[in-house]
Amino acid sequence: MPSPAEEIADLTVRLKRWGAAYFEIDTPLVPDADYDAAMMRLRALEADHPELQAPDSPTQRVGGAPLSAFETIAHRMPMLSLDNAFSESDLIEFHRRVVERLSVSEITYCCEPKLDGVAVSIVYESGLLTQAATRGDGVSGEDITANVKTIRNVPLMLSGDDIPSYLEVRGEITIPRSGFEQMNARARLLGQKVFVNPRNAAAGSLRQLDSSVTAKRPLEFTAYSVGVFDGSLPASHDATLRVLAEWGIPISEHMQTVVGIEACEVYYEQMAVQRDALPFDIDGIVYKVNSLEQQERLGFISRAPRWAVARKFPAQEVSTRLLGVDFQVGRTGAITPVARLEPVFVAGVTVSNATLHNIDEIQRLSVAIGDVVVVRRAGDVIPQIVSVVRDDTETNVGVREPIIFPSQCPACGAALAREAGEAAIRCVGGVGCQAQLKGVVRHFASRKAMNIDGLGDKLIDQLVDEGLLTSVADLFRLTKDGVGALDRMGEKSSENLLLSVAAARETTLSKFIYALGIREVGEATARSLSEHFMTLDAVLAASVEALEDVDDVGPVVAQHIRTFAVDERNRVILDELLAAGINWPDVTLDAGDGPLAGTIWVVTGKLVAMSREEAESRLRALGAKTASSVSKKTTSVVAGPGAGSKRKRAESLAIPIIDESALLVVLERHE
Ligand code: 9MJ
Repeated sequence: MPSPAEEIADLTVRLKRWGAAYFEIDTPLVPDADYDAAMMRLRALEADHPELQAPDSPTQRVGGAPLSAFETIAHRMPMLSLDNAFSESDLIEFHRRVVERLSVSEITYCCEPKLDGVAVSIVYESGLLTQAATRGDGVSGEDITANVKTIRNVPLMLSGDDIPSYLEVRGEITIPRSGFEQMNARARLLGQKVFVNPRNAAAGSLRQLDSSVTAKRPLEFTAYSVGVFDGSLPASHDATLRVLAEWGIPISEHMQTVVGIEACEVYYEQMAVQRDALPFDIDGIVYKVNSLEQQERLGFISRAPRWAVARKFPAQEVSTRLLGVDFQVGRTGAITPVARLEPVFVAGVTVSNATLHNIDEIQRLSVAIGDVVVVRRAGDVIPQIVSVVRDDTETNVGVREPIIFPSQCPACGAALAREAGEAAIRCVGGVGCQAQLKGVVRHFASRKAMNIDGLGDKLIDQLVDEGLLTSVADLFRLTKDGVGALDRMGEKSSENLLLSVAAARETTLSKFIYALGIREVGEATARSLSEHFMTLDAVLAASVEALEDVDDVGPVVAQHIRTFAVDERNRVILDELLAAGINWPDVTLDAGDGPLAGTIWVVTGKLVAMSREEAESRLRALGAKTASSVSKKTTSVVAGPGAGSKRKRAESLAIPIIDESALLVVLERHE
């Protein structure tokens, strides 16, 4: 048993090291849950032994020191952090203290999701954005004005009535999960830095000295309070935020004002249910006393306001031990290493497997079997191993066993191959590999494809293992006797399966194309192909050039489609499927709606304020179609610097060409 002094010394060293890595180089060494637990323990020890509290104890700091690379800005009013409530009783205790200090019986609270990002302060002078800073240590932060100006949802100028001559808005900068996954997928492909989680990606993006790098990151701002201001604002927190929204400043759409602490708990439960479906990470709920006059009376303790508290959700990142690695073979033959973990509770679910993505990721993480690793689970995304806990010397003392990537397909023994520029290593066995065949059938039968009810993973395994399925076409040759002979398949279940298979014959061309499982042809691409070519024969006959004329189809996808179409085995299976009676109604084109309906755009060259993909998806959201190559049907071309042949072709066809700033005007006018 260490003495309190020894334990305090040990916790102090750890927390300082973890804090420096987290705040100064955006690289957490341990999950937040471990950090929070150590901080709580240190606070408790210092409370019991005040004489042992050092003036520079980690409990006395809000964050880390600003980096010297950015100018330092002193906050005119300190930016505080929030006290945490880890349980319902912590929250009830918070409420009791508020009631006692204010001597009132009922309190109105404003409830907000606690966004997991980077806290910033943004100053508007006469409505113009003049300064933005990180929280830093709460007293001073870094000048990140140039970077914040690149964030699309941050207004550079406020609009509306009664805008204060000086207004400091505080809030959180985050990256939505989908943007984060895309960023990391690209980084993995290009061998660049992969971020551990959206918050670190947001912090890393804001720390760029070159703001054109920041501009390419999918950052978003959400305001949650006002700092220093001139003039007058409403008397409550929620009304103040609504006024900010009227001036064009984004606030949370999930904010809700309630009376009493029970209603706060109800809000917590509601948000906990929604948490996985939200497009961004939240790590809890913030409750704020809504009356600003009451806030003022409550005041502050050293680090945090007495009028607010953060009720934490179960952690999205936790540490556990890597017990082993299995290698799964997907429908395209890609071999995915899957970590077997000591079961652990992550964001409300017990997790015992997590993806390690590919061989490069294993090398990047330098992970070995026996290591303590950080597992992250957020939303629908498959749990991932994001880092190895290197710090905890006592936890990583066991034997480390290297992860050995197989040299042959673990399912069929065929050779493995890696195509140039690809992260995945694939089995070359095709559908001759039972694992690939199972994946192909699973995809074919899935809800968004042929939607064959009752054909689950276990049954597919049985059908393939027993030799009843050697291709998806065999599904339509299944007989009641054949299926009925399988383990645990009664007469009724066999009949139901055959009925579902028969019903699946009626489909649509786009679902059928999607069901074929052509590499990188997802639902949206399948829909574009069906709308563009109108018939299956036309898709299969199309040249690579003709395919590239389709929205979302670039050279790589076009080549995948062509490779599929010319494969004799695929043609045999397609003939068999059509002979089995698969059919669809003629394709009709939706007129589409939105202000840009009927227009076809091509975006080319380098954009600064957003990526090309983002520009295209914003155009599509307004009803436009987007295409990757210029044709007579193209109605507008957006050309950034470096646009080459597409610009020339547009010029030769006399199609209007605009630059990025004109595009922004179009988008802002219609969005
Ligand atoms: C977050 N992180 O979403 C506050 N926060 O208020 C919200 N943080 C906060 N409020 C005062 N919604 C200090 C921090």
